[in-house]
Amino acid sequence: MTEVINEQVEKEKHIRGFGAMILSRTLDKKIITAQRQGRVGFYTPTMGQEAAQIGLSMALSKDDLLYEYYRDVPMMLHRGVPLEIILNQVFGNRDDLAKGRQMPSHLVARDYNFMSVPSPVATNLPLAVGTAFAKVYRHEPGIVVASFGDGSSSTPDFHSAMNMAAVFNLPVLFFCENNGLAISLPVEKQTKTEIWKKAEAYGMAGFKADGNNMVEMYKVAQQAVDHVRSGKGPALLEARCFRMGPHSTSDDPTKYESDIVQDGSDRDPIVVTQNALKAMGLINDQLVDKVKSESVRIVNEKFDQQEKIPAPDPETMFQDIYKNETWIIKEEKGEIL
Ligand SMILES: Cc1ncc(C[n+]2csc(CCOP(=O)(O)OP(=O)(O)O)c2C)c(N)n1
Repeated sequence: MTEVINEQVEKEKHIRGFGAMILSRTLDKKIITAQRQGRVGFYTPTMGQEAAQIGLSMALSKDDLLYEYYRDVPMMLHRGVPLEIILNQVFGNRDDLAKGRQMPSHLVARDYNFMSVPSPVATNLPLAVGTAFAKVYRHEPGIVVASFGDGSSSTPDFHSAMNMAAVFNLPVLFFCENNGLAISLPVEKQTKTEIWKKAEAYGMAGFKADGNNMVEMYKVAQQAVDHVRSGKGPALLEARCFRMGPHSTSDDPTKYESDIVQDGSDRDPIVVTQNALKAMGLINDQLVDKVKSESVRIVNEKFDQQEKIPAPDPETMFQDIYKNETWIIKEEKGEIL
């Protein structure tokens, strides 16, 4: 009986994961188009990294806490962060949780255990280690996940975080989304080794996964998450994936990349995952079409709705700085308001 229920739960988990991939891709395309129309200032597309993120997200629990990076919208959607929260941040409007103070793509969703995305790459990694330390100290449940790109593995913060997490045997999962590029720098020029292999040098477990196939990604992610959750110490999980678009809406990837994976092509993770789920008998064309059209409808509706929300009141920029208003703040307020 339990086996039958577990099997059903797993099937539904896969279908839900695939649905989140499609929703995320739909949102991505909408935001990129809107940026080209001058309706959004800036964005870091996530196309190509959906399977890697959602495959991992499927293996996580509610109590787990994430120090995500700027490309992690698919994971956020899968963990239930409402489109409104994401869009409010993209517009930097009055309802944005960060009061419009961050660049678009620097999300936060504390109620969903997503911490704030920092701009300097890999600075989220030491924070994740500190939080894991605190979690152990306070006997709180859950592990901490810190995500980053291949380029971020060249930073001192990567080294410090990996080293400290291992020395203190902390429940941190370092999640490297290796899309092969750091802006325009190919990963071969970034590092001479495979990234997951760096784990050994720090004394932790390393895992490598096909981040282009949600089904395969989930299997390896589950092993990595189980390892960390069981108290065996931190782990480094590398997911191989593609960046299907520019680094951000500010650059032209055709200037440095000749082999860009095209939307809907055989290497597109949505196509790869769709084929895998079809072979497992979990989805059919009818369901895929329905999820796609429903995603377009929801994304368009929410986009138009959140776009209408006005910018934050200028007064808000003086909030959350000092407990008591200083003379400088008073003076600046007088000039601006
Ligand atoms: C400390 C620091 N150095 C440089 C930058 C400029 N920068 C922004 S994103 C980026 C590339 C990061 O590449 P990677 O970690 O592989 O992530 P990806 O963008 O490919 O997902 C760089 C160099 C930065 N934000 N922070």
